[in-house]
Amino acid sequence: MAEVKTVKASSGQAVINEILESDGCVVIEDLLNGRQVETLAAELAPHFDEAPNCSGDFYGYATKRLSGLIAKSPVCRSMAIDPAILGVMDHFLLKGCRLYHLNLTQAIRIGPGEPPQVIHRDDLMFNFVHPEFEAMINTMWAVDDFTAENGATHIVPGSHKWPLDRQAQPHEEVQGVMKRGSVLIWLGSLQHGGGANLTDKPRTGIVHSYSLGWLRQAEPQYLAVPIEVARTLPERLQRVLGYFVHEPNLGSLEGQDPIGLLTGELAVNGHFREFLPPEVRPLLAQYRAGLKAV
Ligand SMILES: O=C(O)CCC(=O)C(=O)O
Ligand SMILES: [Fe+2]
Repeated sequence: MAEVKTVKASSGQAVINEILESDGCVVIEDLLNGRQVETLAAELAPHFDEAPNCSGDFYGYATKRLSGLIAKSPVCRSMAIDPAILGVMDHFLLKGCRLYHLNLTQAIRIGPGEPPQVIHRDDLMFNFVHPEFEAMINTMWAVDDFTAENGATHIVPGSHKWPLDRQAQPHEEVQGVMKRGSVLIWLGSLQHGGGANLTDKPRTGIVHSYSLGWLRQAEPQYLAVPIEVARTLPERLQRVLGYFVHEPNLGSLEGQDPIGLLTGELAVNGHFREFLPPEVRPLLAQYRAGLKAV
């Protein structure tokens, strides 16, 4: 069986991005150290204890899912803006937008007895054809070791280049086997699915999904992260949550940058401005100048 290519972050961004271009998936090892993984697991433990199994023929019935992870876990905050991850998002998503955002955060604990999830493409949630760029990219951080037996994600390398109607055959699937602290990245157009858990212990992973900044977020981050928490976060993360205007003029509040809601600079009935792409501004200026000459 072919394997998912595994690299270290020190291999460099170009190597990571090239593997993703060719295979549609890659594992980066040791992006979290042992202490960080333990803290992360401890942050999530009370939430998992409280949560019932999810239900659905896609989500599973012996699996727990948590969302709102930026509110619940400080470690998830640093993971969401890890430079190696953002290096991937810059490379792929900025081909289709000016700024990207978190599409969703989800901890997935596949319990013993859960059968394999149907093989699917995540970007079907965005119902349009977009062969020239990726609409979304997912990262799966291993909180436990991911093994062939406990449900390591099944992925189909190369399937991001397939025609939309080609469905993977079982022999084309490989599993994202990896050590805790590693992260599996796959393109939104790649076929994959959660594995069956044949062991007696759960398999826990964390999905941070990113998407083009002009698409609706699967999990609205402005609602998922209470504003008091959002105010305390680094600006890079606030931007990744979606506090920005996607030029032209998509997402402003009171005609202003919505990040002003966090900094206190946003004024109701304040200065209403426009947010235009740099290449458009001279054309509009020329138009206005022409009007004056008439
Ligand atoms: O849990 C996994 O390994 C993958 C889950 C997944 O692909 C999904 O729920 O969309
Ligand atoms: Fe998926």
